[in-house]
Amino acid sequence: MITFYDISNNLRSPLPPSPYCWRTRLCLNYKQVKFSTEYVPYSNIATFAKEKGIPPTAVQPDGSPKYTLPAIYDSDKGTYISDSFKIAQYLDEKYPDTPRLVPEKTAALQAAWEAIYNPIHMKLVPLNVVKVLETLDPVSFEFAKKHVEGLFGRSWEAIVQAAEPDQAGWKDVEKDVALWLQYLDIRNATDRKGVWVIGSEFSFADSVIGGVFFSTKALWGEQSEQWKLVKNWSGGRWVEYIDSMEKYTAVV
Ligand SMILES: N[C@@H](CCC(=O)N[C@@H](CS)C(=O)NCC(=O)O)C(=O)O
Repeated sequence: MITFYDISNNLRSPLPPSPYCWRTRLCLNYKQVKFSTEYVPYSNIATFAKEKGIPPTAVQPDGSPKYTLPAIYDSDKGTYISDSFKIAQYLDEKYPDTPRLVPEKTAALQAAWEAIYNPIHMKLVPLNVVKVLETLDPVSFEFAKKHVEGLFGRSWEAIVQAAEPDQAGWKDVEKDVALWLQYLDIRNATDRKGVWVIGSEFSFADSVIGGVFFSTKALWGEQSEQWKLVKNWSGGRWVEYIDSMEKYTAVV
């Protein structure tokens, strides 16, 4: 049995806020793997990971290990895996009879596709963080507010204002995300089968894109102006793609 560790949002959990954790949810659902989800508060990720023996995924600027979610626990093997890409590879190995997330010979390309996400994350988080903080209890909210004000060098009021749907930040993310569309067009020019990155089969690369869209949808809500805007980015060219991924979005 697999346990999936996602990040909790104190007041309205589960309201999965993390694009990285969304990748793992999409991958698990796509493979139809039986799993349960446990939610860990953002402030407790490092302590939780150290306690369980979940490996760090990066190094902090001061050289110390950085612990992140998503992570999974495989109770059959007593193993913890962290990092969305490594989790996808592990799931392929563990469930060889299910469709692959990283099909043979595509690992380097999938990793390169993922790298496109890094600058997007830096721009998306300052927008979506508004909704993340709204779900915190008053004490955590005050603490987190100070933290993000310091991190982004702006007042909370300015951060909230910048996340209004008519603000430039959304256009900026739209432009970066459209790079993936350019590559999808190149794929489409030679292979018109299917909507996914590698054609007719969903793969890890699609979960990377899905993380952007479904974390934003979860946070702002289906009826929000922000979600309507994001879903219709690039003149509506993402709509079919997003709708095709809905079937892998169940929060269990
Ligand atoms: N490369 C990792 C990145 C995961 C990541 O950065 N997760 C964030 C949540 S969105 C995290 O856990 N951050 C913890 C922290 O910043 O202390 C993956 O793909 O899983």
